[in-house]
Amino acid sequence: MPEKVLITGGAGFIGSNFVHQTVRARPGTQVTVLDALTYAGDARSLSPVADQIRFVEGDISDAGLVDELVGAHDLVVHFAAESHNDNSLVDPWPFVQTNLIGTYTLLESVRRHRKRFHHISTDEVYGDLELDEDRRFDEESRYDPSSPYSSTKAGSDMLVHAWARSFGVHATLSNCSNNYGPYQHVEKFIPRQITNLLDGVRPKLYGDGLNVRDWIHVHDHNAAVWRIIDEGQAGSTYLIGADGEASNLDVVRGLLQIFGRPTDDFDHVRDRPGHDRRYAIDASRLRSELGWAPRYTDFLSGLEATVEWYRDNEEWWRPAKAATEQKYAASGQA
Ligand code: NAD
Ligand code: TDX
Repeated sequence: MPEKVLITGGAGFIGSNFVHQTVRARPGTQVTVLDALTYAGDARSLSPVADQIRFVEGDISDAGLVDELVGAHDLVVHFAAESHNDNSLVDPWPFVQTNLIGTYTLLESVRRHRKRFHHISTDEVYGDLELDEDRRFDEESRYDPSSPYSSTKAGSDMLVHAWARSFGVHATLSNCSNNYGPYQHVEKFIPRQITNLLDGVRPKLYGDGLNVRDWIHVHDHNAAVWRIIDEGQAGSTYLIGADGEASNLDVVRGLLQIFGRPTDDFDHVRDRPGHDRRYAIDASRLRSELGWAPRYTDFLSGLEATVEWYRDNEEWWRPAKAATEQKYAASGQA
């Protein structure tokens, strides 16, 4: 079990949950978070464990800083990224900078210091599926990304594979489906609709609302990541998913039901350009080879718990809400 772990992007949604889980479940592990605290990062997401970790504010593209930190750790778990598709359609540059140059910078450093690397990625690298297609993504699926976000994630995956093959970097990769749970930024679909409903605003569905996402609770994702780090095959990719396919319309209806509102009490807004139709993950390899299984299998109760978290933590999300809605209003999506 690695003792000193450097977690990039640990002040973001999935990364902060990963830090909490690591501190709780793996006592003795020394955790350092490297995070640039962009608009998406929030040091307060780490306050429950602040005295048990080291926090370094800095950029993964800062080669000097990265080299110093990587040299002092056994394992790098790389969550840091620009992560929101809608932002990538307005300004792709930070996506190229962080997702490609940042990942390259980390890889060069783990190569030099011969450290273990785990790369966090997304199912979006495989493009999308038709609603009626009898197929899901698996480790053999062809890369075919649609957006600036997913193309830069695809590029970062390629860099990791090349560094593993050409330079013998000991790396593993995971490509996960859509996460939900606590500490997710209010720009993302589920927190946006929950906080709208808490504010008495109708949920906003892009286009016809029939696009399908494969939802997984963030704690299940992170448990799978540790399983892959501990037992995964070097140079290998594992897909992570929990058989959670649902249309956006169904998710909105579920939330309206939780809030006791009529299930048609939402607005259709302008669709996302190039909007991927459906994602679906076949996680058989992870289940059979590494014995992982999700624990949050009832999506509606996971949603209910997430609603409760946002209800109880308004001081966490409130500061970002107005500016986020202004961005959506400027794109005709409010
Ligand atoms: P997020 O946007 O909530 O968090 C990203 C974090 O990275 C933030 O704390 C931000 O400050 C930090 N960061 C950004 N640029 C940085 C830089 N240059 N240097 C250092 N830190 C930087 O993202 P998330 O939803 O938690 O996603 C985390 C990872 O998981 C990403 O790699 C994403 O592609 C991947 N992923 C996300 C999902 C999902 O549903 N959210 C699904 C599959 C994979
Ligand atoms: O207000 C909205 N209304 C709406 O209908 C928003 C914000 C989104 N949507 C739709 C778009 C998608 O079909 O909901 C779905 C989910 O949207 P996002 O939360 O933006 O997620 P998505 O684009 O699917 O990407 C997410 O999952 C894969 C993460 O943001 C990525 O980081 C991850 O790689």
